[in-house]
Amino acid sequence: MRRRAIILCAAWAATASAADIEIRSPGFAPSKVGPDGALIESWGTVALRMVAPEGGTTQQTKQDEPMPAAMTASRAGSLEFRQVAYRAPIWPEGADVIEAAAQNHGAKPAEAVIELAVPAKMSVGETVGMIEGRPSLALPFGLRHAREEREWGCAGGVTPLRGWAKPDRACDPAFKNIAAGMGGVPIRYRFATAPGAAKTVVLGFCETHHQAPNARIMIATVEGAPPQKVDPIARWGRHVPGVLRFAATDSDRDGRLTVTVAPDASSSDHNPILNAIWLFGPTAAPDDAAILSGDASPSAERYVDVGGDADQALYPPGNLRYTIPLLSGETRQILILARCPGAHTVPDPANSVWTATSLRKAAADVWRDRWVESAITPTKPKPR
Ligand SMILES: [Ca+2]
Ligand SMILES: [Ca+2]
Repeated sequence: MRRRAIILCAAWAATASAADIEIRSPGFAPSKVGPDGALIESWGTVALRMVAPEGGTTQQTKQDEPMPAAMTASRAGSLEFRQVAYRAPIWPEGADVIEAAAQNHGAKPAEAVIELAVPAKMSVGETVGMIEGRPSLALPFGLRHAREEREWGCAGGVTPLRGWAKPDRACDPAFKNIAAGMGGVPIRYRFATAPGAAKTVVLGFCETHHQAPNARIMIATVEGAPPQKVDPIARWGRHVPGVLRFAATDSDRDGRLTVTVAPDASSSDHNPILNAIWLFGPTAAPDDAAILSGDASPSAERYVDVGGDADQALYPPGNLRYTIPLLSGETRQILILARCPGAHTVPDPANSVWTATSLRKAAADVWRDRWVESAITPTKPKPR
C-alpha cells in the first residue's frame, strides 16, 4: 500500500513543476502547490486527497486576489472535495494553510474518506507531525483519524535532545537523553497492559539547564495515581538524577497506561522535560537507589530511555485517514497548517486560536495593505 503511494507521489513530482502554483506573503519566499493541491515544502510534501468514493476528477485554478492561492476541487459521485491553499502571515514566520471542505451534493447520506499523505520520515503525533524534531504539520483538529498504536511509545509533538542532561554522578545512562515539550507541549507516553492492570511506574528526571528552583515546575500524571508536582532543582538539585514513583492502575480499563508530564501553571519555563520511564509489577519495584544506579533496569517490565535511540513513537509512520459521514447537502471542513520556508515551527492546533476564518482574513489583509502601500508610493513595484 505504502509502495503504491510512493510511486504515485513520484509521478506527481515528475509532472508537477509546469503547473505548480506559488503561494506566499509579500516579501517572503514562496511555497508551491502541486496539481493535486499538495503543499510542496522544503522538508517534504503533504496532501489531502479524497480516496473514497474512487474515480474522481480534479480541477485546479490559480487565484491572485485577495491573496495568491491555489483552488483545487475533486468530484467523485455525489461528493465534492474543495481545497484552498495559501500563506497566512501569522506570528512569527507565517504558515502555509490548506482549508478544505467535503460536501455531499446527493439526496442520500454518503461517506467521504480523506487521506492526509505525509512524508515517510514524518513522525505523526496526536495533533502535530514532526520532521527531524521540528513541528512541521498541524493536523486537522476535532477530527478523529484511524490510527494503529504500538505496544508502547510517545504520543508525539516533543523534541528528543540527545545528551542534554549532565548527571554529576554515576547513574543509569537513560538520564542523559531527554524529551522536551517545547512551547508547553505535554510529554505523553502510553503502555499496553492487561485491562485494569496495576503497575509501579517510575519517572526519572535530571535538570541541567536551570540553576535555581521555581524555574521549571512540572505536573507528572500517571493513570490511576495522584498527580505529583515536581521541581527537579528544589527536590534533587542541578545535575542530580532523581525518581518519582507512582502506584498506577489502568483505571479506564482500555488496556493502556497513560503517563503525562506537563508544565505546571506556576512554571516560568513552560517546556516540560522527561529523562526516563520504568514499569515494574505492582509489588516488584526495586528501591530508588537500585533504579537510579541502573541496576534495576534489566528487571523492569518496560525501560524507556526517553529521547534515546531505542525510544519510539506510539504511532507507526504513514498516511492518516479520516472517514467523514455526510448527510444530504452537508459540508464538513478540514484545516491543516504546514511549516513554510524560513519558519521554525507550526502552531500546535491544541493550543492555537487560529481558525479558517481568521487565517484567511490575515492572509487577505497583508495583501490589501500591500496594495494600499503601493498606491500611495507609486515608485514601488506593484505586487503581482
Ligand atoms: Ca487506560
Ligand atoms: Ca533518557
